[in-house]
Amino acid sequence: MEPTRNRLIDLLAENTDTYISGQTLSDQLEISRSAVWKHMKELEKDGYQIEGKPRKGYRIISFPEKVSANTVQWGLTTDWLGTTMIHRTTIDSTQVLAHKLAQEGAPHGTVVIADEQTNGRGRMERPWNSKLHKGIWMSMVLRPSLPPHQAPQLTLLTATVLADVLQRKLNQSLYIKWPNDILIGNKKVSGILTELQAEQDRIQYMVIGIGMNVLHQEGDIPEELWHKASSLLLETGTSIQIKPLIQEILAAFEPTYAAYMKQGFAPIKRKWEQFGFRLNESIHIRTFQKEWDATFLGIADDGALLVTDSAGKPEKLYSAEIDWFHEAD
Ligand code: BT5
Repeated sequence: MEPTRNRLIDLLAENTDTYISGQTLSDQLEISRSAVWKHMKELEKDGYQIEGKPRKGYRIISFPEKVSANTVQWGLTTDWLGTTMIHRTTIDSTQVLAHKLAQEGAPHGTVVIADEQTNGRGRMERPWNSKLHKGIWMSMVLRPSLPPHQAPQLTLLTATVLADVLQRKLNQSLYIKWPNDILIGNKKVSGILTELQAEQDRIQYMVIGIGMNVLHQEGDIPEELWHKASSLLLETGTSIQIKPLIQEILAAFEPTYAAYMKQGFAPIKRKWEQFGFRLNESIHIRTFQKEWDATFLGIADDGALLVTDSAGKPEKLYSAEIDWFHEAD
């Protein structure tokens, strides 16, 4: 967002019980009074309620819960994640726009958020249900200097960030189902989609998509997903505001990513294991070639799934589907 607008909101926020004159704002922001007025109009569009009184000035009455680039960026404590932010009310998929922007040179840390996706996607082109104003539908463009084979570690990293943030907020047990699902109880409340553009030995950019069901009531979840999907509201009885939740996720992601780039995957692995669902239990594995019952041993040092093979020996898998209840997907 424009730094000027951010500073304007700061000034208004510091003075909620008094009026602040157009001239003072113009002096402090080093812009003309008509430019101040134009910014006020933009803020009103974002849902800020601002009272303007002749000869007195401006006073902010309420801050919006609405999600927009402005409202998310104001109060966001990151250094680079979300400095470039695009918000759309409706979009086909935030992944698609994030890829397009990345190809056009969008900087590391660009974030795309939508209130609704009409063609949200999961892995392997599966559809991802993204109902208007009910959840977080967001993609982040990252440009890590990493070899492509390490990219899946960032899915696990993202999962630990989401699990951490949700655990802090909800005070409820939650799990990560390898590689990309966040579960409360037995139901999926969030999924992660990591896509990358790479050369032989170098990631050009990655797009990490986060979908999180936040405010869905029962009727908001399609019937065919009832047995396996839920929302934070349905599982906890609490209506969590979407805007601050986005801010918390971004604020938690940035230092975790920085630590990973410095220290590697080991701390993430430890954190992941705290949340790992059904560790040491029986699971059913499907890969492209075969399926079998196995014991879930955890994750390997590189983030691969560790299970027993059909002879009972440890085996590393980089791509697989896991069923816990033998349910059909
Ligand atoms: C995922 O795929 O879990 C990754 C989801 C990523 C969505 C985000 S939203 C922002 C960004 N823009 C996009 O277009 N995508 C990303 P996967 O593990 O393949 O799970 C997909 C399966 O989950 C589907 O086949 C359904 O069975 C189920 N599903 C669909 N919508 C769901 C929802 N809202 N909540 C829970 N499960 C859902």
